[in-house]
Amino acid sequence: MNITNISEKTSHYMSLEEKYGAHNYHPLPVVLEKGDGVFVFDVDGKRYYDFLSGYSAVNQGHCHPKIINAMIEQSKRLTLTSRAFYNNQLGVYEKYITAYFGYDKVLPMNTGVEGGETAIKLARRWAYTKKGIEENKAVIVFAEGNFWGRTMAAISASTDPSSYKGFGPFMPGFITIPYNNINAVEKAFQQDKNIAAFMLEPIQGEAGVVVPDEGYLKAVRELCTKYNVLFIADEIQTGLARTGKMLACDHENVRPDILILGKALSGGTMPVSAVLCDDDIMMNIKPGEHGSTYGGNPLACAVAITALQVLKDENMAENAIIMGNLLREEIAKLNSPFIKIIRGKGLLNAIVIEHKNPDASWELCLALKENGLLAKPTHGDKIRFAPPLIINKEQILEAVSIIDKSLKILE
Ligand code: PXG
Repeated sequence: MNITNISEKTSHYMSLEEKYGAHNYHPLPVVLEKGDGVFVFDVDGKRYYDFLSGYSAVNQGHCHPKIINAMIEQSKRLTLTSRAFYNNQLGVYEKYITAYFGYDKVLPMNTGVEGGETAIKLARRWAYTKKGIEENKAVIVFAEGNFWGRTMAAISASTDPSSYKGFGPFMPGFITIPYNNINAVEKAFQQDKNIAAFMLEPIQGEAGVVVPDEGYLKAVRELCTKYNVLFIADEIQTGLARTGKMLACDHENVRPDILILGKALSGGTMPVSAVLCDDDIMMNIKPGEHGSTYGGNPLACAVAITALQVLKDENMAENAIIMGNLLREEIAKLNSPFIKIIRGKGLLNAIVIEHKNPDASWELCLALKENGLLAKPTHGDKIRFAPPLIINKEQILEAVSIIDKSLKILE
């Protein structure tokens, strides 16, 4: 398809990024300037359904008034102290979030990938001080297809060449096993006495919303307990009501030893991540051994409390279940020969496109954009459908009619 419908304004902003920015992304040709709830607006004022939600950072909807208000009010008083001093927001937030998720302690960071790094440091330190693994020998297990960010450690765990290729040498002490294969977990735990932790996405987001079989998380939990291996749940994308429960692990009533949160912890306003665990793990890190300039800053704390509060106040998990079921049902009803699979949980969904044209999912996303819905392909043939959790029935139906209309482009 020719990208004909690009305004002068749009191409102006695109060309600025092209000329002055690193080319580490390949965005859809749309330039956004405003967000409101489930919608975003481009520089020409055109409205779109946001079916990406900033990769699930904007669960609460764009510019949620309560979150924005918390941000404005706190930013007028105090934004950053560093952790060299106490501030009057951090402790309040720490009490709030630990009660919210039921852990002894939290360690505040900024981006999701820093949360992952932090969890691994905690696991390694626990392995040396508590499990009795010889120093520098700890092994962390990951699942094939994992995605947890772009740092050297994160790409060292990756099985996706577009993440790691050409960036070596890599972090030692990481192994990967097949996802959704409980035998592989037990085999790995049996083979190596030095395993400190298994770090896992309860649903693999970036891999294309890969949902494991029911019972997998529970079985992982049991094996981790049996072999004294920490279960680290990366709920950065699956967490915070996205899949229809506050955490995706809640679907199987599983409690991770270490919980990593990010993205929607600030409702898409600023980078806020958190690592939660109990004292037995957290207290092995001493002053000066980990931290970050911005981690736990008062602005982030005030924003995060409100972002968590509105998830509960507005029943976003329940809405995600209902709207997610409706979305999958309505897409299935379209009976499109080009949609091979529709899968997901709550409002974390993906379709898998089947078409002779390898660029079909990109073309479909361009057509969706033309028709007023924004979504992005991942790994070639998959498209995530993950709108903000405040979406209503009428909006789902309108979005599905946009999807229906756009699928015609593939005929
Ligand atoms: N864990 C999971 C499960 C994620 O999906 C991260 C960790 C890392 O978070 P940060 O905040 O460090 O990006 C993610 C990120 C992108 C992009 O290019 C990010 C994600 C998925 C797809 C694209 O920004 N998730």
